[in-house]
Amino acid sequence: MVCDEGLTLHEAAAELGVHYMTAYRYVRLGQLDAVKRSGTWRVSRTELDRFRAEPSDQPADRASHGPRGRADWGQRMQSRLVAGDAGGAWTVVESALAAGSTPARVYTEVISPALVNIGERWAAGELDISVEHRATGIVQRIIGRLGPQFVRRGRSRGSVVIGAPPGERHGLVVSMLSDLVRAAGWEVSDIGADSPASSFVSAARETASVAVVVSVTHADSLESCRDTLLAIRDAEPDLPVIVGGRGIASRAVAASVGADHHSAGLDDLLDLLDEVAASTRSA
Ligand code: B12
Repeated sequence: MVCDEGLTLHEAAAELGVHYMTAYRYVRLGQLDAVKRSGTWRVSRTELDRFRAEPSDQPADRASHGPRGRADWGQRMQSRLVAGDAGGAWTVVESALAAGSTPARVYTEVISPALVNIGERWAAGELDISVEHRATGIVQRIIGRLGPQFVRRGRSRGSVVIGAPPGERHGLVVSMLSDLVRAAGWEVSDIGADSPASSFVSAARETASVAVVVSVTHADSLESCRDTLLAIRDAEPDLPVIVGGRGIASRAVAASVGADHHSAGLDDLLDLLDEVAASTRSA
């Protein structure tokens, strides 16, 4: 029976003319959007129509992205995160890796766009904050599973501390950034979000770090960032401080919080770290 809540997966499979397990696989891979209600997967009529309309037989797509449709991994991840489907989210990661993606690209091209879209849908009133919290929990576990793949053997380029200032709770990005920097050969002390200046200073001293990197996501954290940078400078006047993140909109904003450098992106950050390490060595 088709009810207001959409179709059951058995009904959706019948309409698609596939076996139930095939429809289930579409759901777990994030290709067909479904939500679980009272223990049963439900597919909306609109979603079923969208899925049916999606091209499934283009050879180029099939070669690089699997049996059905174009692989928009970010979209698939978003679908699984919104559904609270931790197993499915991990399957999306595994499928992206199997299709040739790297762990770094899983962060930047699969997880990040999914989170950004979830944030936009929350801001538009389309998703409850609980969905965002649940998605955060799932992503935290994915990062935990992928993390070891970012450790690079060989000579270290040096040490660096990465964290976010007090009041700044956006820590997923700190974890991802830390892994990406680690993959480039740096030893990273990831002190996480909502960290006091004293933690930045202690971690930097203990590891003889060449710089501290402060991530700011929420615009309201700028004042706390400024206070944190002042305290770091007070304790360690020669320690370079790099700021970045969506809360630091420009070089001018970075300067206004007292940073030595603004980094607009990962490549930029890696170049900056090499520069500060070189100037520390030559000093
Ligand atoms: C998950 C999430 C949360 C989680 C955080 C969980 C966690 N442990 O991280 C929770 C639920 C706690 C949360 C809380 C809040 N959030 Co929130 N959140 C998000 C969400 C959906 C994803 C954040 C994320 O991880 N993104 C993925 C990262 C990888 O993307 P990114 O931030 O763009 O980062 C990129 C670059 O900026 C760069 N980068 C980041 N840092 C640095 C540093 C350096 C040095 C460099 C080089 C690069 C770099 O790396 C990334 C590469 O692509 C975003 C949506 C979004 N657009 O991101 C909203 C978002 C950031 N949140 C927002 C808001 C408003 C809030 C709250 C105020 C909501 C509330 N009313 O409670 C609180 C604030 C909490 C606080 N005081 O910090 C707004 C911020 C708007 C603004 N004007 O600043 C956003 C944009 C949602 C929206 N569309 O409105 N949030």
